[in-house]
Amino acid sequence: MVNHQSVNHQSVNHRTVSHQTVSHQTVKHQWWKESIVYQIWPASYKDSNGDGVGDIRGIVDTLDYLKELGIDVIWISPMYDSPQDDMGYDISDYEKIYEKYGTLNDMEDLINESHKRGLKIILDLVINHTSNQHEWFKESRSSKTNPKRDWYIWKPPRYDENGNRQPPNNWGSYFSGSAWTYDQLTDEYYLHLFAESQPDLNWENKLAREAIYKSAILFWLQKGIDGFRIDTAGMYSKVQSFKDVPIIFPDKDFQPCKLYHQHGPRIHEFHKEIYERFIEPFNAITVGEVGHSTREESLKYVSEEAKEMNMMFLFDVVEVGVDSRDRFRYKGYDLIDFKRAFHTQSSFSEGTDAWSTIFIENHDQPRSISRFGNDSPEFRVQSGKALATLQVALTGTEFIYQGQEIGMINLPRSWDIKEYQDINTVNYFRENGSKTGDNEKLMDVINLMARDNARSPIQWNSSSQGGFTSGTPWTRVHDNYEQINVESQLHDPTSMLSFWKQAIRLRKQYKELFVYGRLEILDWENENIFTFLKIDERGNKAYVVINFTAKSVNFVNLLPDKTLTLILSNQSKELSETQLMPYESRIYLVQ
Ligand code: TEU
Repeated sequence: MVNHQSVNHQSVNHRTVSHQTVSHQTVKHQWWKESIVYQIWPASYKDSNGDGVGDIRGIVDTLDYLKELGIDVIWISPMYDSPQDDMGYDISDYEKIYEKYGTLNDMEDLINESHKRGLKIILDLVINHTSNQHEWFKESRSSKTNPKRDWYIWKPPRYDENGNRQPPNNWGSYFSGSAWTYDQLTDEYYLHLFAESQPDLNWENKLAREAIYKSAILFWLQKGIDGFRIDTAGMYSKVQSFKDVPIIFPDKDFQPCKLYHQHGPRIHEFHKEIYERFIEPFNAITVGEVGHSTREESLKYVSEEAKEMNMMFLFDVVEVGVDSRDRFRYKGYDLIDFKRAFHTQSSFSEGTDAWSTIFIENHDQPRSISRFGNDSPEFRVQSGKALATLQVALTGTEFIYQGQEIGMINLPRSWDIKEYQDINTVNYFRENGSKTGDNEKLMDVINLMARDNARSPIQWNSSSQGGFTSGTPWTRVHDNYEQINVESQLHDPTSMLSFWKQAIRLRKQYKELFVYGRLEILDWENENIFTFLKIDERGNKAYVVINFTAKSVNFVNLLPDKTLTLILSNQSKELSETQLMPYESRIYLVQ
């Protein structure tokens, strides 16, 4: 029997599905596993003083909005002092706030105001590198004998057969070109896995480590924050031989070099040190950005027994169809690849003492509706709700990126490259733009994959600049702010925002199934529909069906012998027993 008259989950029979009192849990229950984390990227969130840049006051002003959405934890992307070459991931002082974002007082207020509302705050911990404007680096570069010389990674040049000076090895930066920059002052190169202005710290140096701990970690834990998102958490320990890496891209002078900096020889020693000395004593939580790696490698960081970090981001979903070494080498994907990626991510911690996350957007990713759904006016909301359905049903701590809750989409394809400001995009275009001779194709992929897509200002209302600022925004506001904005969705029960609220409530209500349950995909071969079960430890089940196409498809109930009770639907009409509408999503409880 299929009961799909009611989408109001309040009306379901709670007796058979509520089981908070299970005594033989194998997966340990923790508040942070059940939390919904909301990521704020300060520059584009909300400007309170009209200077065109988002700020901390702007965040404080919206705490009630976030609470109402069902958020438990806020992750603030870097708000520290910085020249902003990589939008704050280039820090010049960990103990100061970037002046356009506000002051230390503002941060203290944000922490207090959040705590008052029962919201936790986690900060971005960016300690693989600093800005080249950090005092430590200024000293380090000043002479070969400076006491801080060894706090960064300096190497002498190599000379080729013609006697020309070359970088010490062929490692490539994530932001194009060599990972080494020559400094004339001391005739040596320094390493930067990211931009030239982001020199890598030398974690082999104990004094450097102690300084990082004191300034970047302890300072903020003592201010009362609740934990960290750990940036590039797998990269601190470099293989010390600094050899050339094998050639992966023959068309490039410099090569991806993960082999010698990802999960390096001392990485676990460093994380254990941080956990033992700071995270555990402060009872803080951590989520690591460890990057693409095997399950075995990943588990070493997040197994509870390892005592390194609580959870991590796995990249299977956000890198589906992409060459993980170069986001702009886009191959495309089909629904089966997509299912496989979700399966890997959602089943990651099964049978272990580890934990993981669920996310489909962040500041480094394009908007999910444009990438995995359909951002045409006809299907934008439907496909956004379908993606939300998927997100709330999966195992792991759930992360939502600012603007995702209102269904923001990628930048318009018609915009010129000049509207793109991210250093990753700008450098890539500079290096590859003229070479290919076909900038239209390059712009297609930039428009699909660039990080700029996630960085356009939040659209709060339909007034000028989408209500983001009363001044001139630092980056162009999306043209669609009149159609997509918070205010117009707040009181509309059919809006994307209302759907997210409902879906989040449901996830919490049935946390045994959604947060902790096991994923079983029922239709691996189906290229149109994604159907799966979530099964909790007592055998209770939820049945999730999502049409991932822009057409109506046949719906075949794969559980004909069971009683199904609908608890979530993205349709406003009565549901069909035989058809799924374009991007239709449903969740049933199975009895
Ligand atoms: O990203 C690290 C990372 O490896 C990538 O996600 C990176 O952005 C991508 O490969 C570039 O194409 C983190 C931050 O999330 C990112 O915003 C920073 O730029 C980067 O570290 C450097 O701090």
